[in-house]
Amino acid sequence: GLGEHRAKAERMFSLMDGFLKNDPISLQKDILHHVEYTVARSRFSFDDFEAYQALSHTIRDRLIERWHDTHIFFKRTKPKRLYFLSLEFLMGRSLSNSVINLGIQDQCAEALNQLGFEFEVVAEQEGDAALGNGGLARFSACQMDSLATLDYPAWGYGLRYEYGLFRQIIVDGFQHEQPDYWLNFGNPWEIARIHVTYEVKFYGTVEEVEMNGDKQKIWIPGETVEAVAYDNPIPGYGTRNTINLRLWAAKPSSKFDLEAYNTGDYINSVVNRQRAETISNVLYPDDRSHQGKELRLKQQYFFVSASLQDIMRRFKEEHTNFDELPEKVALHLNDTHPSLSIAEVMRMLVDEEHLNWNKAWDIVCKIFSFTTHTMVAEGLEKIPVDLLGSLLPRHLEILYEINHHFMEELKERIGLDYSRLSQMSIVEEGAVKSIRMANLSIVCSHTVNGVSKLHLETLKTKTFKDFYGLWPEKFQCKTNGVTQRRWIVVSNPSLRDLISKWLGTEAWIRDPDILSGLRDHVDNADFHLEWKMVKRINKMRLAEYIEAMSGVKVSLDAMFDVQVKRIHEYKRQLLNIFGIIHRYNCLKNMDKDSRRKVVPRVCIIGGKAAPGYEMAKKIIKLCHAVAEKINNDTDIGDLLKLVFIPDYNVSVAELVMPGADLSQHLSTAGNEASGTGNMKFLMNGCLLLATEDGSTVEIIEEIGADNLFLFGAKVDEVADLRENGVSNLAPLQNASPLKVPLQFVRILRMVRDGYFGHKDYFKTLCDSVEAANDYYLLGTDFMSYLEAQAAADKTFVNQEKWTRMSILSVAGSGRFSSDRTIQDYAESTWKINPCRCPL
Ligand code: TH1
Repeated sequence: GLGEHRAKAERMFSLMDGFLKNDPISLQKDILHHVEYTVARSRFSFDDFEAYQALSHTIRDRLIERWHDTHIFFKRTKPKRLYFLSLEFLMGRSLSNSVINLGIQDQCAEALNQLGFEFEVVAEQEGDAALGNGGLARFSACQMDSLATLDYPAWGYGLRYEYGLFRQIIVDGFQHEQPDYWLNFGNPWEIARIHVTYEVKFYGTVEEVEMNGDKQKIWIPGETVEAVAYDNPIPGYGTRNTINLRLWAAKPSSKFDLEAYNTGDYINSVVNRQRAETISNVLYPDDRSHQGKELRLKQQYFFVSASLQDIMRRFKEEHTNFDELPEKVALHLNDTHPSLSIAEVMRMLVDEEHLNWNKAWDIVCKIFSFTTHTMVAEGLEKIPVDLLGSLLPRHLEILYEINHHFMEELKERIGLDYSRLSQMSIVEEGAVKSIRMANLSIVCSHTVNGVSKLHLETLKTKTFKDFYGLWPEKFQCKTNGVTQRRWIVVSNPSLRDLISKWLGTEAWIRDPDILSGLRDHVDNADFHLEWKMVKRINKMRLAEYIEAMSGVKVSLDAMFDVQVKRIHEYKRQLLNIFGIIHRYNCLKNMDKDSRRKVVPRVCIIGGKAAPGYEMAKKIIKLCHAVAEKINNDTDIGDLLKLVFIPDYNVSVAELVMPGADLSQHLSTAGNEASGTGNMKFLMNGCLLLATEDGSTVEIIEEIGADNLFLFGAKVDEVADLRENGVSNLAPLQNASPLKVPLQFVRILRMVRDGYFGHKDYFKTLCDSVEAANDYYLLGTDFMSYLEAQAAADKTFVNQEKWTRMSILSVAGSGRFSSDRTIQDYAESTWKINPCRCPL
């Protein structure tokens, strides 16, 4: 009874020493405790990695306390909860981020120091959690940090891939992929919830049965797999709130398959059962391209089914019917990857909870919101109907029924406009009949979000024009952001200190708009001096890394010019390399005197190519071939260096961004939905050289066009240039010099003729520019690109001007904090309120 319960609670409290303490001595005691009893090394002898493990467990304990308090508080307060569904999260390292958000960085550093360790060295022992591909996945991670910091009652859901994004190794300039078995050395940041499991079903058939006089569809599945929860606590900064990122792993179902075991083939049945685990084995490494593979669809449904069972269980603990679902639950679809959720919720409500279709539909339309990250229609996800029908037969029926209702409604609204009807249909009748996941998501979501102003404009006028005509109020812009906690505080401690000193406060770490206060000091000479000092320190760190990785020694006086991101034709790394070849040609043709006036450059390129993306892989090889030529040319020396940084990931980004002077964002206008790298460089006082694409348009609004180097065709010029610009570069020499400059032709010829070797290998790369009518407009934009580069050189000579621009970049970066993004989503899309756990 109650008395017994109270007695037990009292005994608990008397046994507890209160919460874990964060003074250096208490931290040291805990670290040594974990060295001895968790890591099982002697506390008298342990190395940096073991120190990392022990410190991580010390921090983990503190996270768990806050995590418990937060969830007890949420349970008691019963706020509307947000469930953020994403197949990808690029969390990177957790140690530094956690100690900063817990506010115990100094104490930890001191504790380690007295034990003979250095915090930075210990933190570097940690490997990256790379459960995602690129921008979309890192953006998910930034949003989790902001959700926790702003006290929102949110949960993230994802997949616990055993292998994250492949490791890139470079052999002879070629990319090779190696598996990333990130769990090999244990993962102190996750908590295995072996009791939180759900069965996920696949295959089978659909049958119609009589229930209380009604006909009812039921799904008789053919295969069952178990989903096990792994919880990853996400601490907020300056709050006790610590939210949860729940990742699912696949395990063989614990239910016995009596049949198989009784046939005597014990060994084979065990082996077959292990196949279940392959579902969460590996992350698909394709960025923005979909290939209709069964395993991918299995991953999506596995994730969706487990998450929704968990969410519905939590809802049903507190409610007896579903009327209140829209007031208590917001489900967010991060791109179309989790959009099977829509069919799954319908199936749960109609088949399992026996709601009638219309009532269920009404609820579903009130709980989903959707963000698309894609610019062009060709990039949208489609699932072949054959695949879906065999893996998820009941879901396919439901999707057809949703589409049927939608088509009926549409006919009433727009009449029998068959071309429009078939464009908007959820089902695509083509050579391969497929489900259009974006159309499904738009039809069923109350909000469709673009990731930048320009992106939303494109959605409204091109990609989803017809849907916009139908439901204009659904379409909203939520410009992406990145968290200043990771992209300044963790990665650039010198800049953090400098900013706080000159603003006289650390409040900008929670309230990024305060950064605009730096404008007050933009002409202060002392400030300039300290600002340049910070950049120098960061360039030193980066130069050391470059030398260690590539053996190339670089001069700190050179301009560090960086392009790091996934390799893609539309991102135009090729334009960068052609620009470098041009610079090389110019240097070769100069006399000694002119060379003395040249601004030395270190060109840094990094990024992974999807394993099946031939052109992207060739771009990587070309970069290495050009680097070899330039870096070994004694005429050139320090005036120009080109280095490729292998295995670009979150940790490498943390090192590269603070050390960059200039960063390049070269996508052909109208292709990059947002881009988030530009925001990270901006926060680190690095100047941008960019096209007016994605979120760069808003960066221009914020800091002014004079404070970055812009070039290239504008988005509304691109279509025309493609039509009437260079049609077939084959007779290049004869083309109008305005359209395709001679320099460009010459560079293309050099690559083609084998000036950098590998003539045959680079042929198709050159063809992709020439024969494909220069789809990405490299030739068209080349002169404008060179002019922007020249402007950057000229400004760099004037260090005072450069420093001013750098300060104004950071001062204008507040708007690009994911805190702003999340607050906007919370207020206008999810309608959730902060729920702050008391201290
Ligand atoms: C990226 C967009 O290309 C980028 O512009 C944007 O800043 C970022 O998302 C965050 O919004 C995308 N990544 C993916 C990855 C997959 C599929 C589509 C996209 S769009 C797997």
